[in-house]
Amino acid sequence: MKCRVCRGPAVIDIRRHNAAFCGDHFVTHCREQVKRAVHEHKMMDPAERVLVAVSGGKDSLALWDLLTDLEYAAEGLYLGLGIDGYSDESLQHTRAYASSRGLKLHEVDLGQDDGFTIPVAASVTHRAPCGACGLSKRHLFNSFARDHGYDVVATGHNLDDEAAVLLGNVLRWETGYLGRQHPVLPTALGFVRKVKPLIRLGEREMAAYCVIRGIDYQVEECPMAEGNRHLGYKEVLNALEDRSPGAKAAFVFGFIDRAHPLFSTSADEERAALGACESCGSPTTTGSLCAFCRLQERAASAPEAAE
Ligand code: Q46
Ligand code: ZN
Ligand code: ZN
Repeated sequence: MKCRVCRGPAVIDIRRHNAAFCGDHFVTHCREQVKRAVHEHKMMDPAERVLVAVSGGKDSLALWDLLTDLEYAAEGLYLGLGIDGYSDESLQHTRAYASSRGLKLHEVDLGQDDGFTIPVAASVTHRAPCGACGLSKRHLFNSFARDHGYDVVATGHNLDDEAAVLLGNVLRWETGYLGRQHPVLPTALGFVRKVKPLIRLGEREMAAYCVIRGIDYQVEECPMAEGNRHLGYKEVLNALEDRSPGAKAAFVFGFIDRAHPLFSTSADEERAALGACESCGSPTTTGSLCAFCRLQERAASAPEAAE
């Protein structure tokens, strides 16, 4: 296996590109893919202030690394979820990376700053924890960015994540979610622009990128992921990709280019109907209190919260 660029020994092959790369040229390839995604979808300008949502995992640390190399002023925000045996370690990985590169890291702790943790939220809602977790992340990254004057929030969703979410949305014909599934969610009343610069890179590529760049990421998966439907969708998509390399990319990019516009009206209508939450001022479609403030209220009245 030889590098497509220099013909030296390759360390990774990417079947959907029908190409293999040595370490240096693989890093260049990843940068090019990010540059292309940013350019194609007009994600951000070099002059803008970027807040990267970092978790200590491979995707978010690789994203921070790539954006910094591409000379974006990217600062990190880590959100402590209060998950035993997981959150402490993820914070250590994030801090270690930030200090090794001299990058600015901000930290918010759900338990200390907002009065509840994800395990408590899961037990009061009697639902899978990922629902409350996703809601809290979206809310807190957006409000931090808005309150501190960032132009854009960048998240580490990669091609595999987007393909799995898309498959889930298509299986249930979630037309509202399909309208909002896009690599860029524009600025709107109370919402800071959200972008996914890793959309052209897969999970395996992000792990390889971290190894090559010496980024010590958290390998262990979140113990609360069990029951998360997306893991099953990823398995199905991997089997498809194995049989026909490029299937995931065709699925996701075909949707973005040709099908997403068909669903965007419902997302636009939803945005037009936004009001402001009476408690925190965040945008909401669900009445006087936003979904995050309602979750916080419920969690505060739960006996687990006092433990
Ligand atoms: S952290 Fe949160 Fe994930 Fe854990 S509880 Fe689910 S959503 S799995 S990316
Ligand atoms: Zn090479
Ligand atoms: Zn609120």
